This record gives sequence, C-alpha cells and structure tokens, in this order.
Amino acid sequence: MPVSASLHRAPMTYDGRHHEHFEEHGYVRLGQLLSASELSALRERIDALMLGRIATEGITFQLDGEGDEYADLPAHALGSPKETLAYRRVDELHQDGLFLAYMQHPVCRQITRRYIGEDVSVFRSMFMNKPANSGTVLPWHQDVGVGWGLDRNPTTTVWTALDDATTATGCMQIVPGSHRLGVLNEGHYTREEDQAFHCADDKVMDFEAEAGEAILIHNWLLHRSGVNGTDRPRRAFSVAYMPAATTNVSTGERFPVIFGKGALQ
Ligand SMILES: O=C(O)CCC(=O)C(=O)O
Repeated sequence: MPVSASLHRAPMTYDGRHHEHFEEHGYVRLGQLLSASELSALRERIDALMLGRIATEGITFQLDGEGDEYADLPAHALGSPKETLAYRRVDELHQDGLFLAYMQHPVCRQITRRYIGEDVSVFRSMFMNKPANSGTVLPWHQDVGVGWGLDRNPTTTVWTALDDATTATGCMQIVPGSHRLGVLNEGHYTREEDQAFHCADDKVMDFEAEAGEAILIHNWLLHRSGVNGTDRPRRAFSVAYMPAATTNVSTGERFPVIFGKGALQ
C-alpha cells in the first residue's frame, strides 16, 4: 500500500474527552497519527524538497537569519534556491502529494468537521525547522491578527512533531488555557506588557512532543519557541485549518480547499 493511501487509516476517534481538554487548555494531544514508515516518508520528503531533489513548484523556502533573532529573518523564496537542510520554514506544502495526504488524515477530518464544518481550507501548511545547533527564537504570539490578512481569525491548528521536540532541541512553550483570553492584539506578536502579565514563568509549560505525535492547538493559545542546542534537527509540520469561505481581505481570494467541495486531490 502506498504511504499516502495508508495515511487514511483512522487510528483514533476525536471524542468528547478530547474536546473538553481542548476547550479548557487550548490544546489536546492526538497521539501518533503516523506509523513509523509514514513518519520516515514525510521526513525524507521534506529533506528531498529542501535539497532540491524533487519538484518544488509553488513551495516557498525561508532560511534562518544571520543571528537567532526574529527581526533578522530573510524573505521567503519560491523554489529551493539553496540546497540545504538548514531552512527555517517551508510553506505551501499542500502542493506536495504526501504532505497533502497527511493534511487530509481522517482524524483531521473529524476535528475540522466538529470545529469548522464540511468545507475546509488552509491558511498555511508549514514545515517549521530548528536545524541542528541553530534556529531562530520565535517570540510569544497567537496565530491570528491583521498581519494574516484574513476576514476572520482561524482557531484550529494541527501541529505534528517530525522529530522529538524537547527543551534541548527548541520545543514550543505554551501558556495552557491562554486561548480563553481571546485575541490579545491584532498585531500577531504579543505586546511586552501582555507577556509580562500572561507569560510569567510559573504559567509557561515546555511543550515537549515525541516524533510522530500530533497535537491540536487553538490558534489563540500563547506560544513561542527557542533555538536548537543539539546536533539533531527539530522538524515539525503545522497546518492551520479554517472555513473554506475565509477570504484574503486584500484580494478577496479564497485559500486551498482541503476538505469538502473542490478539495485538492
Ligand atoms: O514549531 C514551532 O516552533 C512553532 C510553530 C508555530 O508557531 C505554529 O505552528 O503556529
């Protein structure tokens, strides 16, 4: 069976217990949605894309900056201009068949049906990398805001660890329950005064995850991540689902459809 077909086994049911945890804490662990071979296939695919070994049409790549500061990040480029495993981000991965198959996983279908409805698009299908011994600090933020240029704020992200994400490798940190604060500001990044109040050390949790583990995250949950101090990469894949009717406020255009009418195949 091809890996993309086997991705369509349903290993769990998203039920009332998941829902309650998600409502209360702003995240819920979904467990391993990928078998070991499916996980290896996704890792191999992302590495092959970064190294320019397979078609990268429509996919964008961003390197880390010179230092580890967010402000120094270079722009995203179309195609893989440099053959390296050191990219920070790779976006538009719905253009790749294997990543698209994972985005259409039956558990994601259950989740999006519950929170969004039948017709679902994606704002982003993003690979996030903390390359070995480097990476860029991602400041505290909520995944919303005018910078995203949407006519509504999404609430449903599935983040999947492709490698073990630990404190040493630069895992995410979150403030559990902070999604209940609502949208703190429309500027995406959390203001210093809000950070001082809402992200004090005793409220922050290191969000470690095992390779292959998927986690549903509310977009309003406060989160950040650091750099990777180990000689192993910390790779992850993050997908923000939203109603297919969501439009870009500047262009009026809609986004790639993942489930429902006109869904990508
Ligand atoms: O993987 C990370 O370090 C951060 C990912 C993130 O911010 C996201 O998926 O929204």
